[in-house]
Amino acid sequence: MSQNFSLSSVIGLQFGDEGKGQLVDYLTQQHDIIVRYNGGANAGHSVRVGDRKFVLHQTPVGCISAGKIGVLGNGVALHVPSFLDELAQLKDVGVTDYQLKIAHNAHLVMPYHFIEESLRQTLAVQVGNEPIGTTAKGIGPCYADKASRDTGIRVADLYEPETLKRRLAFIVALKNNTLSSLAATIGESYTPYSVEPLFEECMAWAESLKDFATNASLYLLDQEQAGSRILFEGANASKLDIDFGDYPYVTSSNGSNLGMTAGSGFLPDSEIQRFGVIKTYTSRVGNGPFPTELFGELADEIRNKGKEFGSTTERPRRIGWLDLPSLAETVRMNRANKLVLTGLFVLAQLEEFYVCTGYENGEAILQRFEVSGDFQNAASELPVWCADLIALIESRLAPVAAICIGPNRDQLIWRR
Ligand code: 2SA
Ligand code: MG
Repeated sequence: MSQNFSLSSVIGLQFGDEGKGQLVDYLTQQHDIIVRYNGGANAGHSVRVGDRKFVLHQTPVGCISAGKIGVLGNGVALHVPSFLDELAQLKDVGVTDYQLKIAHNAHLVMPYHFIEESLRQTLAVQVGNEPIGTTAKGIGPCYADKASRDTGIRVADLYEPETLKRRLAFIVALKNNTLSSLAATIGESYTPYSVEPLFEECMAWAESLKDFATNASLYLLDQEQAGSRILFEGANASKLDIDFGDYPYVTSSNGSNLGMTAGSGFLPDSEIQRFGVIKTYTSRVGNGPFPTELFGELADEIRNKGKEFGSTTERPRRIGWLDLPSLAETVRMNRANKLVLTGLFVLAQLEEFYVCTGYENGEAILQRFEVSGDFQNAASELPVWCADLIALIESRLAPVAAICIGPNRDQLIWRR
């Protein structure tokens, strides 16, 4: 890859699981700091450590590479117990040579958020309203409490024990009232929360996070001034963005480039290379519109060849064809100027595939591609179907900077 930028971003341009982790793992080599600015344990970014595959949910992928700095920005919804488990798993395989900064104003996913999410989902089903189909990681209730202000708990609150205890007294009273009533409505049992155990757990978290907690916004501004190269790792994806995705079938944060500043407290004032990851078929996990969705044996074949099962929940992901009209919107919204194509090694195992090039009367217009040849000599010559697909994408969307011909970071072929 030619240019060396000091600022870069990586976002998904579809419904998530585009293969962002592999690209971030590669780009980490040209950057010093990797910033997660949205989402939480709902994300699942797959990377390989040696011959071992890792799925990182809350740890910035960059921490895998030695000597890098991972930052969790204020826009992240942090679940401390699973985060600490993730760090312990990395330590077990010798991944310890990284630094971590966690924004003092990042919000915490609390134990009652999981109960709240489960009760709401059950109520939705009972009254016949299609549930969102979340990852059940407490993400929505955590951001809802953030917006409510009097119920949000932030990293900084862990270090104000007296104030925290008073706030927990209010939150526990409120949650026990609302959640016990919701549980009764749907005929489920509910075990009330008590302040003391929650407070003790928060104090344990305070101890675990004390070396990481900082003003991440000022840290990034200082690092930019010192010439550090910063990479922003978008979680989830553009079509799941709470403001610009298919609401309400979205996540609760801005997983597009538009969330980068609000979620990290860092406003770039110089050119930033904006990578957009496109999987050359489409997957979606959870409910919501999916116009090019496939069903039956073909969907099963692609799902199995692509191992399309949620890396957080192991749910089978919904499968469909590439949707160019949808991508035209997300590429433009994100000003993605470097596209990276993934999933090609799955298409190479099919006899044919299709791409949606438009809609007419609500029906997808599909262009057929016949597959012959794979990526044996990819560095010198791409199969015709792949070259034709790239040409179609570049004619409709933006330049293709690289294509992935396998799951490892060294299986990226850079075109510009
Ligand atoms: P949530 O849990 O409130 O964020 O779910 C809201 C919607 O966002 C979707 N969502 C995702 N879609 C794809 N991948 C995600 N990450 C995991 C992965 C998911 C998994 O990387 O594989 O393992 O199932 C992710 N996170 C959230 C979710 O399906 C809802 O449609
Ligand atoms: Mg994922």
